[in-house]
Amino acid sequence: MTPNQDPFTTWVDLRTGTLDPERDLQDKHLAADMPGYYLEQDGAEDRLVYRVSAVPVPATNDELASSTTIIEPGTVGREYHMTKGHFHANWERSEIYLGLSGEGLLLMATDDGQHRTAPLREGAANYIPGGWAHRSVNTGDEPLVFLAVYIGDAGYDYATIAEEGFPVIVVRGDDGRPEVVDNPRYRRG
Ligand code: S6P
Ligand code: ZN
Repeated sequence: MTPNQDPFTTWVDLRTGTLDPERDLQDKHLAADMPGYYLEQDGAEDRLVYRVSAVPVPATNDELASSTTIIEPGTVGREYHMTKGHFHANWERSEIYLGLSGEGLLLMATDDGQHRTAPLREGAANYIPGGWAHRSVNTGDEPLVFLAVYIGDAGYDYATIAEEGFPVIVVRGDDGRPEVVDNPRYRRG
């Protein structure tokens, strides 16, 4: 049997999430990439919210894709910077998030409104089963950096979260600490 692929190495800077070599960088800006994602977004200054650096592989269920995500610290209104969040297009595909640096939370939700919150910081290896939408939130003062490993044909369904939101949001409380609260705009599908 002849394998499909040659082995390869990617160097990961565990603090910054920078990859060597960089192969596929995507920057997500507040205005262009996340319209309507935050409750108090009107009038917020545009900025880079997060960057994804992917290690591309063929999009089949034989392969394991991976990426680092770097979420800049900050808030939009009272909500901490976060990723858009998605279900996988092949919704039963699972994923692992390994926290590398910074401080944050991983939100997960099903389409019938169940939700979970998990720590996302150095050493936290989170298993995201199929069927759970996932969003990462930077609750700290430094960039939040994590490594994702997922099945090559997982794909992305962004539309469901864009339309319905997550059941909960993460806001900076009056004491300056993160609070997970019900999302007043959540619409269950
Ligand atoms: C892919 C995996 C991550 C995210 C990344 C950005 O399945 O979950 O690589 O793509 O953290 O989040 P989002 O929601 O913008 O894709
Ligand atoms: Zn994913």
